[in-house]
Amino acid sequence: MDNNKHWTKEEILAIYNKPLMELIYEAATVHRQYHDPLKIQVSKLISIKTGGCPEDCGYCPQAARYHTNIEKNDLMPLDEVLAKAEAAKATGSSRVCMGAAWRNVQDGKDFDQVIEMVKGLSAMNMEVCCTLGMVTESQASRLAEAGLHYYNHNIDTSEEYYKEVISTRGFNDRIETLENVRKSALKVCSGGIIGMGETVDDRIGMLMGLQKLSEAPESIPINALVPVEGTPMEEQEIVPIWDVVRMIATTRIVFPKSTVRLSAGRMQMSKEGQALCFMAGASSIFAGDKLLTTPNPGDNEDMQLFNLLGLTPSEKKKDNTEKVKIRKDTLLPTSEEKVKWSRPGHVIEKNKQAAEKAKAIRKALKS
Ligand code: SAM
Ligand code: DTB
Ligand code: SF4
Repeated sequence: MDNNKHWTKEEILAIYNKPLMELIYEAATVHRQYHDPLKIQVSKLISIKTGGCPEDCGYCPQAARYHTNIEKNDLMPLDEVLAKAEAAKATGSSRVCMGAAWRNVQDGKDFDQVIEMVKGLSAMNMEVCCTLGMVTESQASRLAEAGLHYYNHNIDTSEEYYKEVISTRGFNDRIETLENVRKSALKVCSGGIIGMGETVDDRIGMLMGLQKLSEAPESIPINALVPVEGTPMEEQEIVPIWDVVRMIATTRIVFPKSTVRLSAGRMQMSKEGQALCFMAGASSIFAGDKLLTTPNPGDNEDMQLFNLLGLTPSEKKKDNTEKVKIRKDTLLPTSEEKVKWSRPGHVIEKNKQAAEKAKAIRKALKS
């Protein structure tokens, strides 16, 4: 089956709404055609720059305008990143994903330091992924040349619901970044979050959004919202595991060859629930006791689960990234590249209220 087949919205909706047992069976069947069902790719997240982000993403504890209880940090030193990656490799991670609470990559000292991190990690024979916000083609090419394999940038939800979640950056900027990443010979990792109050149509809309990319993402993270106190979504109910299973299974059928990552939200899932997700085609997880800022099950618990289910972490994939030659001219910012990422700036009532509440808390704490 083709990973770039264009499904209609009605076709995807029909898949999503199949009787659950039928849906899992079909997804598991597709899964077995392209993936070893007993291997799970394990990625370690490292938050290299935490909190203080200027954006207003309604789900995110790292947005500076909300009052959340996270530990903020400037860019992590290189040796600390390498030590964390070494420890993760020893416990079965084949990939490291470095996350920064940035709106977009800016050329300069910090980006140069990230380039050194990528070089260091890639020399450790690990797959390397970054999620640094919006990027231009030349920035993506520099990352590729340094040895980066994947760039993560989520479209998060449908284009329509996106407007209810974020007002400081536009859906089209996300798409443009993903196309910049694609042009630079990096692999694309893009998915989204369920449980933010979206409709089933929005979930299907998110998959439609991924289908519109020039090529399907190699990797698709499905996050279940982790509702964090102080964010506009703090009151959201935990998304039912059945919805997570449906979303994973539908993603697996629509993108048969992609890696589907059961991402944030595993702390709120039972072992049985996670097992159903693996059955339904999830082929990857994030490891370690912390995601970027929120808790995650941790290595011992995951090892127990893997043993129970007969799963093992997959090895680093052999790829030809090293052989990819980056055209030197793409490494230099062109004049048209002095892009101005958009800032729609419409008012999202929930986001506004959470920001006002944060201001009041900070004022009270000062006095
Ligand atoms: N700042 C960069 C960006 O937005 O692209 C990279 C880091 S950002 C934290 C990466 C992704 O984490 C988001 O796109 C979102 O899908 C996910 N995420 C953030 N907070 C979350 C939460 N509370 N629950 C689930 N997923 C979350
Ligand atoms: C993705 O889709 N999920 C990860 C990773 N890509 C960067 C991030 C999840 C973050 C969950 C909230 C937190 O820990 O701050
Ligand atoms: Fe910033 Fe990324 Fe969080 Fe949005 S999701 S507030 S851009 S760190």
